[in-house]
Amino acid sequence: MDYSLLWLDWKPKGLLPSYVNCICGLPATRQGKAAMRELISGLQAMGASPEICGSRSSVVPAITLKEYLGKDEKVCIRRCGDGIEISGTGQGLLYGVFRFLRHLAMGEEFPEWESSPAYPIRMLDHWDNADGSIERGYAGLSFFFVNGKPVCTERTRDYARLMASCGLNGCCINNVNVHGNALKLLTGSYKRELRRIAQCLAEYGVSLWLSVSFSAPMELGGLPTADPLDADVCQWWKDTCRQLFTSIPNLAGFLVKADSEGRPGPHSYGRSQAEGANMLADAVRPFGGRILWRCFVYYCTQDWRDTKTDRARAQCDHFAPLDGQFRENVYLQLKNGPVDFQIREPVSPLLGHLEHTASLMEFQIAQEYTGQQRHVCYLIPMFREILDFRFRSRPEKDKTSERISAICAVSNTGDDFNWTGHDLAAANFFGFGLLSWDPTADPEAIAKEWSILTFGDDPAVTETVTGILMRSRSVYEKYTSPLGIGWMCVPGTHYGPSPEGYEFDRWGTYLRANHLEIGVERGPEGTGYTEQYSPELAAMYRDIGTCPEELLLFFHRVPYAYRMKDGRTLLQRIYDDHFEGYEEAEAMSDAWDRLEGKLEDGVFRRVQERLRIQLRSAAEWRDVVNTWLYRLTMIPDEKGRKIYP
Ligand code: GCW
Repeated sequence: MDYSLLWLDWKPKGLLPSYVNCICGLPATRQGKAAMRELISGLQAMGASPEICGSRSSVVPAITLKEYLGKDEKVCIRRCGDGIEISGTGQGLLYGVFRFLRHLAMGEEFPEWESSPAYPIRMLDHWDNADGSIERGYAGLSFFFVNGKPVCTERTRDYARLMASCGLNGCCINNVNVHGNALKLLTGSYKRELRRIAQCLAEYGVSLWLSVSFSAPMELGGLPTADPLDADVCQWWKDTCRQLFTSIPNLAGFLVKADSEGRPGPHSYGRSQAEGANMLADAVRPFGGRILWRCFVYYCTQDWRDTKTDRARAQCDHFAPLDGQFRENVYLQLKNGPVDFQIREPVSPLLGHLEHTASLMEFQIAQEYTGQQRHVCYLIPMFREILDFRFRSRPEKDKTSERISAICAVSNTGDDFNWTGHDLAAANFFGFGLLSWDPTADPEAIAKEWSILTFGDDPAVTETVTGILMRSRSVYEKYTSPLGIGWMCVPGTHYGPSPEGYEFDRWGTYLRANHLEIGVERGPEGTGYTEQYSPELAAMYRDIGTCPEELLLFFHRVPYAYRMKDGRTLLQRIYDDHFEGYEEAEAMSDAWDRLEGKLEDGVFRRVQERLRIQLRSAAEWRDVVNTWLYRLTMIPDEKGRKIYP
């Protein structure tokens, strides 16, 4: 096998309870059978010799599996005599078994557990292209597409196992930018391959989703238009969907990036986003299909001299007025922040406006702007913060986690041996799964569990790994873009520093720094973005005194001499953060070095190498950002540290 099994590589355990040697119950469904198989092989790997004991459960302590039919994914694990009973509805049994195995591997006393997931759709979105490359992929090539074709291999199955083991149940296998052969996924060309992938995923309760191009009726059907109100266009989609959904069981629906960054969409025909989405929703509805419609719609050919247009406003400007106009099987898929997966952004205000529309929160575990899986950046605490964010507009459904109806993340996997490039990046995959099941899960407990399952239970390893993960976001934030401003990265690649790289470009991502001040004013005197929030939040953000400091430069244009709450000037705070960020990155790297001999050598070296790359990059970030600000302001560091002018 040319890849690792990550956290599913169960390790032998010294002491196991006696009930692990007898398994009762005969699940009937495909997922139930997979659960049974996982239980047996997991227990064997941990050192047990389980036997299938039929009805002998009353005589010897046993694990009893009970499967109920249904779709709601409920799980219950409870003591039952001297043994335990794991029951689940539908694929719930599978989640119960994985949860049980994880606990056993953690060596913890098993708590009774009754749970069902917070969201019915918990998925990973792949930006895999048909040619095998991955847009914003940092872990090798695609394992879903090879040489222009979808493929189903042993790895597909192990991927489905990994997903199910952390509670995920959906996967969109192709890039939202649909190019080349990926267009043909919609028509007959790859039906056989897609069916195999779908079946393989289904065994582990994972539904298949496909990204489609809004202009497919033209690109594939030879029609002169893709106007969503054109009768031929509607018919084309209906016919295409009938063929596709009937030949691929387990196809859940389509993900659509329309009118976004040059992709075709309803705006080209003078139609609204709702008209576009609803047309597709009608075509997939007879098959129980759903449309995930992305809200990443903004003006991407801005002139930097235009100071009126504010990209952050775009989601709300486009979609808030359409609330209530979408079909029931449409989910609006919005990125967690108003701009684009920066290390710190406020929560997208659009969520505060969707009262009658289902929404799906899109996170990104592919670390496009957060170190590209060369830097360690454990994102689960940030996701948790976002899910906990309160809109303060009404008592019920106040938190992000309560407002959304589904959840997804852009995947960070590829065909690298360790799946995620950086071994520590797999914690984001695992953690995202757990958080999507239970948005109140504790990120630190997740980190610890992931570390033990992945690296074994040596306390020194667990403590160091958990410590590194938990600090990593703040460290990354310190040496990169300060206080929510974002966009200091190299254009195109989005790796490494280039503070003015995007300054005169068309993407609407400006810092507007001069020698006196920095930032875009987003209060009512500026772009008015703050007013897209509820009155209480708008009041908090618009006032520089009450605006959370970590978002200061997202919301305001601020003079360098502005005094932060602790008395430092804004500029000094930025200098300090950059020096500290580097030092903390160094401390993380040193902490890892002390684990030599305690980990498998390959893992130790791979992570060590990445931490050193991170350190070099952190130095570059520190020096480039500090020097740039020093040259603009000519104000030296109060502590007299070396800035490279
Ligand atoms: O962040 C930007 C990325 C694009 C991506 C786009 C999107 C898939 O740089 O690579 O395209 O977002 O989310 O659609």
